[in-house]
Amino acid sequence: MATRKSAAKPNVSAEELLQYYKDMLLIRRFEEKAGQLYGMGLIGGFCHLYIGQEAVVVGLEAAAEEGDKRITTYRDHGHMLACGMDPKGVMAELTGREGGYSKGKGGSMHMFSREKHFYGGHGIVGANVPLGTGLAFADKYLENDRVTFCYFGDGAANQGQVYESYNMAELWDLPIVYVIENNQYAMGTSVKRATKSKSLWERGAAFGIPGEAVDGMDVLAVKAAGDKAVKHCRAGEGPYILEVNTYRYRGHSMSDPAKYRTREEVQKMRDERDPIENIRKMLVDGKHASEDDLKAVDKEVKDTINGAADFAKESPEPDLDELWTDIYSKELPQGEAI
Ligand SMILES: Cc1ncc(C[n+]2csc(CCOP(=O)(O)OP(=O)(O)O)c2C)c(N)n1
Ligand SMILES: [Mg+2]
Repeated sequence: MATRKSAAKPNVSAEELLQYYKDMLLIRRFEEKAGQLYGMGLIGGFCHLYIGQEAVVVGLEAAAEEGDKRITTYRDHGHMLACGMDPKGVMAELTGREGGYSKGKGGSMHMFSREKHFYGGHGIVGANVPLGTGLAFADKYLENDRVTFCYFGDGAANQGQVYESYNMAELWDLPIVYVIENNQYAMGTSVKRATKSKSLWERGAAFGIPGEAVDGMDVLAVKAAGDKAVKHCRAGEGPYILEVNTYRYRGHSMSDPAKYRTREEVQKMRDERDPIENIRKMLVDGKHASEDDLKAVDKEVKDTINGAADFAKESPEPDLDELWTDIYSKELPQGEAI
């Protein structure tokens, strides 16, 4: 590596900056490949890509510690990769194969990892918010200092169950960061068509929950806001809301005619605000990495993704007997056998 000793930004080393670049690129290339496999008919059902939103989850994972929990919606591939789940297992789940995280029975929206404290993957809009609140309640009850990151969209933010959750979380000082990924659209409905609220995070004030808006195209801004939110939660001060303003480049799902916005709008975001290009530029301009260094990272990521796609194509379909597994748990939540 070139001159990577200096700090790239206050509190962020050049090594960390390069890691964010790599983590975001991994998500982007993964999603591009998933889009291709979908087009080839190898992935069925729904498939919601995260392209454009990479800085949100990478910035927040950089603020997380071992043992912290995360739960999200159906737009979940990026969250799984960012918390360290294996791209092979995620891609094989998308193709419905035995080697997938849910043995091919869950697909794009339903994957979990106990090891990485990833609690899904939920298809029902807003439903993961009370579930995430429950995860934080468990940590409070167990008196550890873990924090839950609960992600949901701008559309979900108009649901009643979000506010019931807010009320309980603040009442009981639960350690949870509510992350509103405001990508400006709920399917084809823009935020402006759905609400007259100027900001979504400020609604927490009704319950006494602090929060802030964050530039979700800037991974460093997301990391800084994440650090602040996590500190608040770990200090026992209750929940915190981050409204992370971001943008999805692709359709809502793979079958989206995209009549609700212009191509120019999307292109402008890509040209001017792309989170990966911004970090790439910062690394090169600051001489923290050379073009050759970045090429090496690009190649490593490409090889990982190709390996994941090969695995997802070669892994066999689940055995028919799998229909009868994973229905009832043989363990109590405390880990004792029933
Ligand atoms: C309860 C419920 N209502 C409607 C749907 C259909 N639906 C799926 S995604 C979506 C839009 C949600 O938008 P947002 O919360 O902004 O998340 P984004 O897709 O932008 O990530 C809708 C209406 C659903 N899955 N669940
Ligand atoms: Mg949205």
